[in-house]
Amino acid sequence: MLSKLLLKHSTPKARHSERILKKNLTHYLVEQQRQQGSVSAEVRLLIETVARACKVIGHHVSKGALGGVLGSLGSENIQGEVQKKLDVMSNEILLQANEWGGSLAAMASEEMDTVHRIPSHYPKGRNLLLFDPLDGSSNIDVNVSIGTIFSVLNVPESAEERDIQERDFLQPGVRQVAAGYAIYGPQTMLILTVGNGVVGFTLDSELGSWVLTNEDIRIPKQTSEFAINMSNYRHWHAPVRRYIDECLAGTEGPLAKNYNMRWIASMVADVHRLLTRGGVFLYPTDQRESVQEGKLRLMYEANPMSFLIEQAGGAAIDGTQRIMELQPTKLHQRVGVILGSEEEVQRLQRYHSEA
Ligand code: P6P
Repeated sequence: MLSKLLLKHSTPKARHSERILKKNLTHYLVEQQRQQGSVSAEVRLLIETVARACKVIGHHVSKGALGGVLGSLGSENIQGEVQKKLDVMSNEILLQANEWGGSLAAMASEEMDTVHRIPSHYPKGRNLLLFDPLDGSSNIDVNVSIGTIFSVLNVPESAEERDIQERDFLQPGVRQVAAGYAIYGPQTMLILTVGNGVVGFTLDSELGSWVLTNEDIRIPKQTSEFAINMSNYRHWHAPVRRYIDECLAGTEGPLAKNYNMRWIASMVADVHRLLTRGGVFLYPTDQRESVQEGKLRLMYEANPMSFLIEQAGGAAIDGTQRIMELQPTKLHQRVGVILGSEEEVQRLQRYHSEA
């Protein structure tokens, strides 16, 4: 049967019109390297290695109780958050997958207090990898979509001849050369940007291949859907309260339309919805001591997600400033996050500047 099929598709035209082999991650990255020059061979290998690690993480996530991976370890990470077994396992998978390849000089993770330098017995590359190995882990035990977020930076020239220090990671988000996330949900998907728009791959678990399924993800400029944890209403600063009140006022209010609300409490899942159908996501700073700087982390949550959102035609601010222009001062620093459909984010930015 296959031979007949292949015979039928023997002419270049037939082959082109009815591809048997769908484009996959490697094909996309080779095109980006060859045609656009937007990724180096090192970064291409790095992204493929991260994507392979995400397949392994997704495999363990999907086993849940059957794999004995649910529940907590009883330890805390630097954020003071209880570590789930899968948090630590996912971190370990990403470290082991990326140590040997020769693309990296060091890694940083939400689950590690400080940077992880590539061991001296492996070749050292010219890139830095940052990741939240399993974001939304409070959702693991309740079987809600979670994900891995990653960001790629170049090693600063000043650090090429010495050991990597934490300060070498403290680069603004505009310096990212690639960013993406894997989402472990009804489908396992990889959403990626290398600075030439946003593409999406769906894992074909039979082939183990990331198949290109979304060639040009664009986020609508307008929306009627917001995502925020409403239980924090009494803590919000005035501009956020003003915006949400206007959304809730619906057609009788100044925005003259009804809004819908979603809050999955898994940033990867909430951002994936925005990239799929538009919306605005808010985790703003508020008046609580613990959230004065925000809850989400700049380097491996806000920056990679902002890169994706901007590449898809959206906007991402901390309330007043573009997130990707913020100069980091600490590896695990937190930041207020408002991102999504451009017109909504611009309205919120205006409300903050008017306050
Ligand atoms: P809250 C998950 O723990 C996370 O870091 C993000 O993925 C998510 O958007 C946020 O925290 C949820 O926070 O306060 O609503 O539980």
